[in-house]
Amino acid sequence: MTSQAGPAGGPGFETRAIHAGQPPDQATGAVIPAVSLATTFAQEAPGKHLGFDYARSGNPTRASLETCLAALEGAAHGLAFSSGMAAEDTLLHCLSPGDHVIIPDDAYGGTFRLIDKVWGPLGISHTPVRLTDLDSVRAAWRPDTRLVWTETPSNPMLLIVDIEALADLTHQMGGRLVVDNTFATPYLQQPLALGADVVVHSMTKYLGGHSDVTGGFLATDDSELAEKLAFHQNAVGGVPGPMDCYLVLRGIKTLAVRMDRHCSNAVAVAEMLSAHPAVARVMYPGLDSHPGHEIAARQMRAFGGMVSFIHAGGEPPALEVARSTELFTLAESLGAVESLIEHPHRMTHTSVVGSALEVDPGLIRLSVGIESVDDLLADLARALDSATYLS
Ligand code: P1T
Repeated sequence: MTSQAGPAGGPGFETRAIHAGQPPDQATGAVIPAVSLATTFAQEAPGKHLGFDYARSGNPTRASLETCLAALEGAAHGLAFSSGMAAEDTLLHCLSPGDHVIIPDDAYGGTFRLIDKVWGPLGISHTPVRLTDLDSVRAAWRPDTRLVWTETPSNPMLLIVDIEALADLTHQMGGRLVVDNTFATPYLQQPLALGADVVVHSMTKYLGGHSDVTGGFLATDDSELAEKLAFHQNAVGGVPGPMDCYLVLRGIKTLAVRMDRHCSNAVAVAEMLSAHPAVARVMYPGLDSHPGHEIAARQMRAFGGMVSFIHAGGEPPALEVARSTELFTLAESLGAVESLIEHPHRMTHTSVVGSALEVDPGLIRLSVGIESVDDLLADLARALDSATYLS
C-alpha cells in the first residue's frame, strides 16, 4: 500500500501521524511531546496568558493530539474527548429540542442508546434507516431533520455507505452528515474530503491501538460548528486527561503500519471463513460478494480489520465458538493489536434488542489483530471445527 500525499502536496499521512502538532520541545529538545499535568497556568495579567488558562479548557498535550488527528482527517478543527460517547454527546448538544436525526439501522449499541434513551426524552427524535438506500433516506426526511448519522463500515454488520452520495443528498435536503470513522480510521478513509460535515471517532479503538486508553474525537471544517463544539467541550467537560492524550498520540504514530497488517490479516480470515461449512455468511467489505465492495474500494484505501460472520447453526454454536478460541480473546471493543472475538447480541449490542437495530443472535464479530496470521487462522478453524452445528 502506498503512502498518502498530504493536502495540496503537503506531508504524507505517515509523516503527519508522527510529526503534526508535535515538533521537538523548544526548551529541552525532547522529541516527543511532554505529558503536561498542570491543571492551571500562570497568567501575566488577568486574561493574559500563553494560550492555556485551565486544563478543562485546553492543555498542551491535548492540543498536540487535536492538531495531529485533525491533520490526519484533513480537518480544519479537531476536538478530543474522554470517550467516543463523550464526543458524540457533545455533538448532540448542538441540536435543539424538536430536532430530528436520521440514524443507521446498524450502529454501535451505545450510540443508539445515547440517541434513543438520553436525547429522546430531551426532545431529539430519530428514525433508523438503511443508509445504503438513498430513497429510504429521502422518505425518512422531515422538515425538522437536522442530521444524518452514519457509520461506514458499520458496527457490527460492516455495511458500506456511499459517503459522497449521502453527503450530496443530505446537503440538498438541508441537513448535515456525521460519519463515525472509528472502524476505518483516517488512514483508510477521510470522510470530510468526501463531503461529510463532521467526523466522529472512538479513539479507544485503532487510534489508541493497544487497549490501554479510552478517548473520543470530533473533526470538522465548519468553523462556526467548531466554535459551538469547543464551547460545549469546555462547558460540559468530557475531556481526556493528558496521559490519555499522550497514549493516543503514541498509538497514532504506528497507525499506518498497524492498519496495513490488520487489513491483510482480515482478508485472510474472511477468505478462510467464507470457505468454512459452519459459516452461513461472512461480512467483510473486501470480499467481492459484499454488496458494498465497489463503494468501499472507491472510498477506502483498504477494507479494514473487522470481520463479522453468521454461524450456520445459529446462536448456540456461535456462543460456543466465541468462548472456545484461544488467541482471539472473548471481549468487547476492537481495533487493538490483539485479536478479539465477541457476540454482539449478548455483548456490545444488548441495548438495541427489540429495536430496528437488533442483531442476529448467530452473529460473531472479530477484531482481527496483528498476530501471525497462520496462528489466527488455526485458532478460528479449531473453534469452528469443534463447535456443533446443524447444517
Ligand atoms: O467506547 P467509546 O470510546 O465511548 O466509543 C463508543 C463507540 C463509538 N463508535 C463506534 C463505532 C464504536 O464502536 C464505539 C465503541 N464500540 C465498542 C466498545 C464495541 O465493542 O463495539
